Amino acid sequence: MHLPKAELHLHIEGTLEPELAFALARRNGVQLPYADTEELRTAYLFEDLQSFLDLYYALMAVLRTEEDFEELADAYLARAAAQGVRHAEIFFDPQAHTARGVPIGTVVEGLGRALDRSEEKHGISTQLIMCFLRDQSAESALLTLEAAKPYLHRISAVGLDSAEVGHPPAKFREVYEAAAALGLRKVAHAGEEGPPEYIREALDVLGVERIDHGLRCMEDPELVKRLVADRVPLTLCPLSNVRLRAIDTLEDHPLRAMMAAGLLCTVNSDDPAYFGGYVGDTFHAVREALGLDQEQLRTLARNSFEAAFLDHDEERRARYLSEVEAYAFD
Ligand code: ES4
Ligand code: ZN
Repeated sequence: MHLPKAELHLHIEGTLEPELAFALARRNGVQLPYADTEELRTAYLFEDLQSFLDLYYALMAVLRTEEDFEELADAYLARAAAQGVRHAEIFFDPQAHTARGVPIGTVVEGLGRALDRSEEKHGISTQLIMCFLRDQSAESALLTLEAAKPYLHRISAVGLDSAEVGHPPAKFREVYEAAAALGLRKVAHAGEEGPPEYIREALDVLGVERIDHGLRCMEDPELVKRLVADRVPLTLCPLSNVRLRAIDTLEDHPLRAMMAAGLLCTVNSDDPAYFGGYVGDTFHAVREALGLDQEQLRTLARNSFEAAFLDHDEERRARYLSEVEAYAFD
């Protein structure tokens, strides 16, 4: 739980806890189709990625003002700090908000207010990763990048998320090229529900530096070899994989086999308000389910800092890595 770690796969909208959702609904005069938090929680039994996304997008209706986004991010950072997080690279989905009439500036400035205080208040350094919704058009992604131009000083990378199957990475070649030209780094969700081919495409066509999930690479030994040789980080989210039925139980998760294969694995929480735990909870759960020993947990923590976008501040990375090495398990 307190092992120092970086969180590299975290959707800020996926940290919206039922209690905060109802508080914001009341404040903003938004009617939720659930009587109370208890009834809302019964909606958290998902069949697959899409059934989760339907609820995830619906609940965002309560997020309207800068203050809402600030509160959301501050609540996440407080929980993350209590679970050993020292550095967080946080996804957000601008199109999910602009589609509801909330300007991208409201989202970025609101999140930014919380992030600006994060180091001092929570001891967590932060970055923002702007994700394009892959089930929207390539044109919409280009317009989103354009709309983000006044806020690029707050954004370090672009990502690709939402419903994967049927929306291969190549659809977003142009916007990724434009993002890179603006100095943004690149990641993409691939191989969560989609085939190993999407992982290849994310690397070859989009030029991503990390793969978010990447779970299904294990079906393709040649791809695994390549990911190992190139040290491409995978941001795995084991609790998410169970809740969205990519795997049956946590005991079936291939994390152990993936580490043994030499893959650069990290463990992350994805949408912790929906999937049953924050990143410390996730480390705890995989330790119990897979019987990882202390050195394997330390390796996962070390990997998280090695995979972090800290190239502009290697001193900080080295400090975090020495915290990992010095950590005494109790
Ligand atoms: C997501 Cl688990 C997952 N997969 C793809 N897109 C997402 N957006 C939020 N959570
Ligand atoms: Zn995700």
